[in-house]
Amino acid sequence: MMKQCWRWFGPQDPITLSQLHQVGVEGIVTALHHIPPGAPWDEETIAARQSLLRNAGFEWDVVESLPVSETIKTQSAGINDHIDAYKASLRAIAACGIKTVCYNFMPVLDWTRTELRAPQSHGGVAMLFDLTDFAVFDLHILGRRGASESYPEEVHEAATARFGQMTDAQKQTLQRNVTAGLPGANDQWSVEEVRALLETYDGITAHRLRAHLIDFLAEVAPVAQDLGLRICCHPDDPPFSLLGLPRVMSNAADYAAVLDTVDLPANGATLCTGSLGVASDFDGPAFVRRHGSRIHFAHLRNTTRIAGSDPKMPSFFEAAHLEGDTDMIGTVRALIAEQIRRKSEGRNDWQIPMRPDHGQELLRDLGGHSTPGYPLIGRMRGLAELRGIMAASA
Ligand code: DNO
Repeated sequence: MMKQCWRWFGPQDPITLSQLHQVGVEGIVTALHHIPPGAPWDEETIAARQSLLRNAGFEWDVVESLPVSETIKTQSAGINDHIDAYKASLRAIAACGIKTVCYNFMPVLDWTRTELRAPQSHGGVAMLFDLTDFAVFDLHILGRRGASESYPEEVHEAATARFGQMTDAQKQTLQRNVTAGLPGANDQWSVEEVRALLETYDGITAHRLRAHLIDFLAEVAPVAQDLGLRICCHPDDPPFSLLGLPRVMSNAADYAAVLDTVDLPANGATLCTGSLGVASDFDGPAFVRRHGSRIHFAHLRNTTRIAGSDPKMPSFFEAAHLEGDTDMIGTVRALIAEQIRRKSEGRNDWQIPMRPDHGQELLRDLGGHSTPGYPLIGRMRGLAELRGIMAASA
C-alpha cells in the first residue's frame, strides 16, 4: 500500500483531524500557510504544528507547499535572501524529522478554474475549467495586452459573444473564480493588481523560466540531499500556458529536463495525475516507469476533457477519481510496482505518500463549507476507491 495521506489546511480547516481516523487517513500533508513565500520557517513553529498533529494521532508526512517566492521565479532583487530562507526552512523541516517537501514553479497563478462548483448529473458539484470563460476573463475583463494571440479565432469569437450576454454578477463571479488560485487567494483581486503581477514576467520566456528553476534547484537540491530530504515539484495546473505566462512543468519531458540536469535523488517529482492528465498525450503508467525512482509524492485525481474543446488547451472538469480520462488503475498499479522495486533495492523510502487530490462535493459537502476542491465526503469517496486499487494491486 502507498501511505494514505490527506491535505489538512491547519487549525482553520473546517474538517477536523479527529474526523480523519474514520476516513482511514494514515498521514497528514500540510503547511505553515501563514508564513509568506520568501520568509523562513523555524523549528519551533514546525514542532508546534507537529505536536498538534501528534496529539490527534498523526504524523506530518509531507510539507505542501514550501512555496517558492515570485522573487526566486523571476530572479529579481532580493533573491539571495529568499534562497537562504528556503535553505533555512529545509534545515528546520529536516531537524523536525519531516522528509518530503512539495513545491511548484508556476508563475503567478497556482491552479486555475473558471467554475468552482459546476453541477454534475449525480447531484454533486465539481470544479471546471472552460477555455471560453477563461478567454472572456483574459480578453474582456482583464483586457490583457496581446491576449488575442493566446486563443484560436473560434475561441476568441465565442468569448466575445458570451461576454456580451453576461450580467455584471456573472462577470464578478468569473473574476473571483479565476483569481482563486492567485497567491493569498480568498481576497478579491482587482484587475489592476493582476496586470501588475503579470508585468513582472515581461520578457521571461519559458526557456528562461526553466533556467531559473534549474538555478534554484542547483542551490537547494544539494542541501536537501545532505539533509536526507526529498523535494518534489508539482506540475502546472492546467498543463499549458495561461495569461501569456510561461509554464515549464507540464509533461514528462519537462520533468526529464529538470530531473536529469540536477541529477540528485533528492530532486524529485510530485506526480499529480489530475494536472498532467488534462493533456491528451499524458500516459500515467509510462510517467511512473520513466520517473518512478524520483516520484516522492503522488496526488491522485482524475479529469475529463470536455468533448469538442481545444486540443492544446482543453476545457475539463474534475471527474470522480476512477472516472476521468486518466488511467488511474494502471497508474496506481505502476506506483505499487515501483514500491516493490524500491524495496528490492533496499531503499528505506520505498513507500510513496499519496493523497486523494481534490474531490467532488457530494451529499453533506454541498453548501460550500470547505475549501474548493477539498470537501470531506468527496475526498473520502476518492480515497476509498484508490485504496481499493492499491489493495488489489499489492
Ligand atoms: C491544488 C493543489 C496545488 C498544489 C500546489 C503545490 O489543489 O494541488 O495547490 O498544492 O501547487 O505546490
